[in-house]
Amino acid sequence: MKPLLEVVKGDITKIKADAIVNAANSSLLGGGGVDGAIHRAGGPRILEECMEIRNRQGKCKTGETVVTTGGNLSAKYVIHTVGPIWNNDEEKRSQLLANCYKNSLKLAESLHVKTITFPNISTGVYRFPKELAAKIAIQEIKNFESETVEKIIFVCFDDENEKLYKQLLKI
Ligand code: AR6
Repeated sequence: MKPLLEVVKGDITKIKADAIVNAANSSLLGGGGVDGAIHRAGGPRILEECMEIRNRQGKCKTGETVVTTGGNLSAKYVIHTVGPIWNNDEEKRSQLLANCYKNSLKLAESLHVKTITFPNISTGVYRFPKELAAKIAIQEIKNFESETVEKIIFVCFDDENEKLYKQLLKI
């Protein structure tokens, strides 16, 4: 089936879903932005699990994913993915951002997730151009066929991203 798509403006930690995607960094040890918000709201358990993963398999590469529980969040899982830091190699950066969405969805599917929320990965500190990032995110999600995922929510924190997603999705 093709999952339902929604665009919501707000704080991703406040929106109910089975899995929340986190825009992490390769250290997996937390940071600012949405990563900071998820660790703050989810409590120390998430960081402990990230550290266990680090000890087991090392850093997380750009475009790849790891999963922890949601700690104190209502979500069962946090899927941590590492977005690319923007530079002039548009083709390579775009491919890496597409991998974030693709790999997060694949992992969600394997966890039998029904609803999943995505932040606008890489469009904060990592400075990926917002319109290009939105086009890539939407493209990957439209390519995705699922047995378990029923709903995908793009959670936009700023007006510009909300407007872009609504325009591109015509909703
Ligand atoms: N809910 C939803 N979206 C949010 C929230 C929130 N609570 N807070 C920020 N955003 P960023 P990146 C939006 O910088 O660019 C971290 O330090 C924000 O407006 O969080 O992928 C990591 O540890 C923007 O649109 O992530 C990494 O070091 C989007 O989330 C680095 O930042 C992503 O912004 C990753 O950079």
